[in-house]
Amino acid sequence: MALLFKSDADRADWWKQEIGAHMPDLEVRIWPEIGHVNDIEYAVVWKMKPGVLATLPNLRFIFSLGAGVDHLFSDPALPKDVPICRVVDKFLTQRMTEHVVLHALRYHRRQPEIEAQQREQHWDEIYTPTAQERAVGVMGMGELGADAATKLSQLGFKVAGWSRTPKNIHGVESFHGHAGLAPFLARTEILICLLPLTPETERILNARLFAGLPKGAVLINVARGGHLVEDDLLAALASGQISYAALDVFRAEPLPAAHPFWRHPRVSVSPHNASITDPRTVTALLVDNIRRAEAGASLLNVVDPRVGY
Ligand code: NDP
Ligand code: OXD
Repeated sequence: MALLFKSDADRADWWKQEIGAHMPDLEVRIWPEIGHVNDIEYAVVWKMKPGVLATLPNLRFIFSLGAGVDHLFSDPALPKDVPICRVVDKFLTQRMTEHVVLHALRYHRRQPEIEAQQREQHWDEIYTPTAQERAVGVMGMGELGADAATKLSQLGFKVAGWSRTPKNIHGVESFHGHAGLAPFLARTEILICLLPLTPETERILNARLFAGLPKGAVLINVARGGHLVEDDLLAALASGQISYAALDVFRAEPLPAAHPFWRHPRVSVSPHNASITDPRTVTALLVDNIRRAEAGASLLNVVDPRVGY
């Protein structure tokens, strides 16, 4: 029995150590040292080379090293009969909420303008409205979106969420489906994207969507670069339809050196670190699923391949 591990971050030894501390008898093979494919029962991966998972005949499950699973569904040869589990971890959720609240407060409190004043040694009181006067909208009301929306509501913001199915979350107005999108956008001054990337949501952050927001709205995209039509955002920033954007995820990562987002005065770039999967907490979730698989019990946090998340 062996586990194949592949991550694009430089943390393989850390993961191997954490997994070894829970399951010392489990052989952990770090990609590309794959060994005999018949031995591999568990694949724990982030952005595995397309086609490789299909060569593993004895896989019991594939474990995504992140909450998102688009990196798996983009593999045309992904085995259809192997369950896919993803990360659902309260610490990952907490970190995402920290990031979202940080940026929502930054724009709500007009911090970029205050910092620009400091650079010019200019003193002017800058008025900020109360949170109760500010409408925040969260696209995607799953594990991450629901927590961020709840915490923003607890801070006093007028919060709404948009999802496929209706939600009943205290302090958060629910909009859903195609028909719910336009009224959701019309009331949203700070828009946060926490959708999974699927064929339905790809390029959803486009000129048409921006036009549905109040003029001067703020965009916080922490989901995937594939959600955003980058040229549409640049045009919306130029026209003032969008006043600021905080982007953590990009079509090309790392963001190429010549990309206009790097130097745009109203774009904040972070290196896809809104919430990083932490081996110290996530290994326990992985090991729990391995023990479940061995006992023939049902796995936790299995994604639905029909909807792609
Ligand atoms: P979940 O699967 O728990 O939630 C997804 C939400 O999106 C659900 O509320 C779902 O609706 C909604 N949704 C899906 N498709 C549609 C659609 N077509 N129209 C409207 N709503 C839709 O995902 P998580 O909250 O765990 O994660 C969300 C994403 O965050 C990940 O897929 C990943 O891309 C990104 N992420 C980014 C990180 C970073 O560091 N930047 C870190 C971790 C995750 P319903 O509830 O009705 O099914
Ligand atoms: C994830 C990510 O999906 O880090 O967990 O993007």
